[in-house]
Parts: sequence; C-alpha cells; structure tokens
Amino acid sequence: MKADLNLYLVTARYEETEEVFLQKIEEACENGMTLVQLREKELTTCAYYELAKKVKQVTDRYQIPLIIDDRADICLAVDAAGVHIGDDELPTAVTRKIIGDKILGVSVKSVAQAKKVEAAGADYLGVGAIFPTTTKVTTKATSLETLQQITQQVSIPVVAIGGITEERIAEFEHTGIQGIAVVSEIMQAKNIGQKVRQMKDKFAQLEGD
Ligand code: TZP
Repeated sequence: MKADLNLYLVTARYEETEEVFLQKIEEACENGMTLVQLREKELTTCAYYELAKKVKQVTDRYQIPLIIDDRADICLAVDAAGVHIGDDELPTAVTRKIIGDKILGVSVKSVAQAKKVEAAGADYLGVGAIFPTTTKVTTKATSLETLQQITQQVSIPVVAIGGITEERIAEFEHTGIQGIAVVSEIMQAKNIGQKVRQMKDKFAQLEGD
C-alpha cells in the first residue's frame, strides 16, 4: 500500500468558514499527519467535488495522500489517492473494480467482516468506534479485544477510530494497529499543530504487538 496510516486525520466541519476548515487541515498536514480523509455526509455531489478539489490542493502541498469517504466517483474526479467505504456503500469488490489500484479502506466491526473485506480487495481496515464518540452515531462500540483479534487474523493494516484522544493512545499498547484515525481531538484542538505532534509522539511510544 502506498500510504502511511500512522496518524490519520478524518475531517469534520464545525460551522467554521471554508477558509478556516482548509487552514485546520493545512496545520495538521504541516505538523505530521500522514493521511487525510475528507468525510462529508450532507453535501451535494457538486459541493463535495468542489470541496475535495480544494482539500487536495492542501494535501498535495505536503505530499499527503487524500482519501475520499464513501465516494469512488469523487475520488476519481479529483484524482485522490483512494476511497474509504462502510457498510452502506457499494460492495468492496465492486469499489475495487471502479478505483483500480487506488487505496481502498473499509470500516469493519468484527473479525468475520474483516476477513471478508480483506478477501474482497481492501487495502486497510478502519475498526471502531473503539471509545465513545459524539462525531458519529454508532450502534455498538468495538472492544479493544476485538480490535486485537482483527489485527491478528488479517494481514492488511488496521487503523483504530472513535473517541481517540491524546490520553487514550496508551490503551492501544499491544493491539497491533498500524495507525489511529482521529476527528474531533484534532479538528477541535485549540492548537492543532501541537496536538498532532503530541499524538504522533504518543503513538510512536507504543510497543505495537
Ligand atoms: N467511524 C467510527 S467512529 C467515527 C467514525 C468516522 C468518528 C470518530 O470521531 P472522533 O471525533 O475521533 O471520535
């Protein structure tokens, strides 16, 4: 896979202007984010496309791959690095056909799902929500134990997501994850640059397996 999943920013907008939103992404990129996902659920196709072009200008400046949430068409339209899909999207194998060798990430909550999407062509897995989060309405949390079972039973990289704060990073010790995906802890940080650097340091201190 052509991406470093270490510290993965998943975006959310909090009623700020578009300019401020783009500045936040830029500050995160400048300070060590390794991957960015543009995640939009409410925008029209046209608005999603326009925003994706602008975000890609930012990520391109730092040579950080941009992943588009849910939309293979927008990924191809802006020549992003890849797509991230969940349960409600096209099946993994179909998305793989559409995007060719671009990066394909898939959200899963169980070992069975993880094995299935790995076989269908996923490049990496997003597992969560691990901790309580207000960013996404999730039916059921995924335990750290399930996370560890997934990392042990698939050979593609796994990133954890959901309620991840700087303080909670230590809880991922020995889970075998390749990275953490974060929304609010970074997008709502008072000092985004400092938050990114501190989270990266904390993650680097983990033992891994
Ligand atoms: N998928 C599972 S939890 C989640 C997504 C997109 C939201 C994570 O947001 P936060 O603010 O990092 O808890």
